Order: sequence, then C-alpha cells, then structure tokens
Amino acid sequence: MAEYVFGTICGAAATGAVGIIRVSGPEAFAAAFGLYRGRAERFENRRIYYGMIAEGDETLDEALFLPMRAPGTYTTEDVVEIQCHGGQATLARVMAALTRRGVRLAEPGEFTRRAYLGGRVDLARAEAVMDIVGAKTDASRRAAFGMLSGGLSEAVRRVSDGVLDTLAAISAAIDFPDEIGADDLSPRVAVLSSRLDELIASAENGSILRDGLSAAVIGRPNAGKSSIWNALLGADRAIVSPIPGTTRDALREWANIGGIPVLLTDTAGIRETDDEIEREGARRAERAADEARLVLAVIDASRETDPADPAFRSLSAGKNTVILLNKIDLPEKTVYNDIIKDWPGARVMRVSAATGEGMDELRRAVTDAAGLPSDAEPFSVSARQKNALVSARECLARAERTLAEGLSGEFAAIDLTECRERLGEITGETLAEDVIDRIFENFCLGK
Ligand SMILES: Nc1nc2c(ncn2[C@@H]2O[C@H](COP(=O)(O)OP(=O)(O)OP(=O)(O)O)[C@@H](O)[C@H]2O)c(=O)[nH]1
Ligand SMILES: [Mg+2]
Repeated sequence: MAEYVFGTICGAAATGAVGIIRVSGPEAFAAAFGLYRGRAERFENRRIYYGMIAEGDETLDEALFLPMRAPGTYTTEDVVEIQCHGGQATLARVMAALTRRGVRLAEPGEFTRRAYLGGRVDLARAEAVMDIVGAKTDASRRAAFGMLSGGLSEAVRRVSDGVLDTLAAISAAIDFPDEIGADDLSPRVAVLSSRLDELIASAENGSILRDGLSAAVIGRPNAGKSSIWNALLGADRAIVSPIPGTTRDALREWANIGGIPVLLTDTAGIRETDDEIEREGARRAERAADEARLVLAVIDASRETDPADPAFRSLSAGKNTVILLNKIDLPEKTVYNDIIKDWPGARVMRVSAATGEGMDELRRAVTDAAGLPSDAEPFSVSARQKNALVSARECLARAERTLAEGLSGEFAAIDLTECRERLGEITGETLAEDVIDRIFENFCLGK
C-alpha cells in the first residue's frame, strides 16, 4: 500500500498557483495513476504525463503526473508527483481521493526521513534540507547548501577516520611497545584536535547564519527608534510620528543585514509615566533589550544629554551595545566626545534616519557584532550537532592529557572511542532512534 502523500507547501496554509502532491511508497504508481484520466496506457519512468485527475465520474482538476521509480528518487521509493492547481480546495479534494485509495498523509519530515532510512542522505544532510527551506538570507542558504552537499559530514568523517587510525596505532603500541610509543601518538591526537577546533569555529559562524542574531532598538520616546528600525528593515513598517510614545508594543521582524539574518525588535520609548499602557510598553522594551544579543540604543542628538537615558543603562548593564546618536542632520546638542569621555570603549555612531547618513556604518557594526570571522567556511549546524562537536573535542583533550601523563594507551583508547561515538551522532550513525524521531518531528509538512 502506498504510504503517504502531501503537497510541497511548507506550513501548508499558503496558496500557490501550482500545488504538488507527492505520493511515495511501493504502491505509489497504482494509487496515483488510479486517478489519472488521459491517453497514456503505460507509465514510463521519469516521463511527464498530462491528463485529468478524476475520481469515479467526477473530474477534479487538470494535472501533470511525474512517475519516478525507486531507488533514484528523493525518498528512494517509488514516487509519483502530481502537479495540479494550487488552491486549498483542489489540493484537499485530490488528497481526499488519494486517501480513499489507501494513501495516508505524511508526517512532518517523513519524506526526508525515508531518504535517511533509505541511505540516500545521512542525518547532517537531512537536517540541512530543513535549513535550506528555512534560510533567510543568501549567506544562510549557502551555508545550508554546503551542509546538504556533505561539507560537514565529510569533514567529520575524516576526523573520525583519523581517530580510528589512532586507535589502531594504540593497539599496535600495546602489542609492540618497543617500536611505537606515546610520543608517536600525541602529535596525531593534536592534529585531530586542531581539525575539530576549525570545525567548531565554522559551526559558530554557521549558527549565526542559521539562527540569526537578535538585536533590539531601545531609547527615549521620540529618539527615532522606529525610523531606524524601518531603515534597517528597508520597509515602512512601524508608525513614525513626532508624538512621543507612538510605539507601544514591541515589533519584531527579520532583516537581512549584510547577509546575516537579524531578528530586529522595535520597542516603546522608555520614560517615567503614569500611563499604564506606556509603562507596559517600557517593560517589554527592557525585556527585549535583556533578551537581545545586541542593543541599538538610540539617543536624540538634537537634545541635551540626559544621564538617565536608557542607552546608558544598557551600557552599564554590560550589554553588547551600540549607541546611535540620531538626528545629526539637526544642530547637535548631545556631544559625542562627552559620551566617549564618560564611556571609554563604548561604540558610539552618529546617524540620521532622515538622511540615511551613517546607516551603512551602522549595518557594518551589526554584522561585526555577529562576530563572523571571514575565513572559516560557515557550516549551518544545529545546536545538537555543535554540542556533539564540542563533546568530541573534549574527548580528544582528555586523550591528549592521558598520553601526556604517560599512562597506558588503553586509557586514551577509551576517550578516543567515545570521540568517535560523539562524531557519529552528527551523521546519525551512533544516535538513538528516539532522538532521530525528534529531529524529524521538527520538519515541516511535505518535506
Ligand atoms: N530630523 C530628523 N528627524 C528624525 C530623524 N529620525 C526620526 N526623526 C523624527 O523624529 C520623530 C520621532 O521618530 P520615531 O521614529 O517615531 O521615534 P521613536 O523613537 O520610535 O518614538 P516612540 O515610538 O514614540 O518612542 C519623527 O517625527 C521622525 O520623523 C532624523 O534622523 N532626523
Ligand atoms: Mg517608535
């Protein structure tokens, strides 16, 4: 019996001009072509068949049918893709017809899970599929695609093979202690450690590209926070007005800043007030600043410096803060040098949301804050994968210490064996079934 079916639209709620229903499983051909009405009598592998979709006497839609035989398919099983009109009602009706032919709806990530179980992709590549779907900027997409092409899997496998060779050398050293000693083993482990260090650096780069950087814009009412937020977003999204207290709620949007996905929060101005709604807005603003990795603290430079400005509070709290002296197109009253004197080392920038002056420098400051060193090729790794890399690295550090202390190679072998296990978790080789289940549960429908 055919196993499952679903459209390609992630989140399933979108309506596209074309909808694709993918049927996969041993009975996929029988189930899908049971609905086909057209001239073809046989369905050859990888050809396109035009026809109607019909159930009984009722014609449901006009469609293309794409039969693909196992094993050269996404799931490694027989697959038929039906391309029909993308309206929700049409898709629902065709899927209902398929259900009556014994097909069931795929679970989230089930297609990719089949690809994994069929041996077509390892776990790191399967996870990369979701990262590609979710990539928010071109740089994120490139990092995810590098993962899909097996960048991390291969690098991890090379280290794991190196660890295996070292384990073999340890057995040899135990059997022939006169010929191979710990002196030969330590440099081997050191090389593997430095390779893992490089991978961890790439992973750190990649996790910013994958998960993004959070930045909150805070400041006094009317400082120009929403104007700056709109400018960074490249959209006229938040209301801007000369009336202080315009923004009440925290507004949150993804922005692409120099290729880095930045989750930008615009907040209500912070000031003493009796207005309960405004006070709640200020509380939310403070929370947003606490949660953000980067705070963009906006000061209206056309007004006198106010020592109680929330910008200074953020600095004194030790938050990663960039002070933005805004409105420099007006006569300046807040003096840049005074701030630098009071806060040596603080990053202060002069900008004008009105004229755009200083905005390119601001964008660069945001990408700098993401801390991407330009040389490490970023891999879009999940937190799970990064943890596995870090624990594998710790195992190597333990093995290095054991060897340095001149203990028997057998002790180092325990750590090296554990190192291989941690590395195997990245590709899924040494991961428990229930953990793998959980990973695929986070996929979207249709993938
Ligand atoms: N001249 C000048 N005016 C600016 C600049 N940036 C913002 N403004 C003006 O300042 C006023 C307040 O701007 P907003 O962006 O709404 O300020 P806000 O900090 O979000 O204010 P609240 O939401 O009330 O806290 C508006 O009238 C803007 O047009 C600037 O760089 N130069
Ligand atoms: Mg505002």
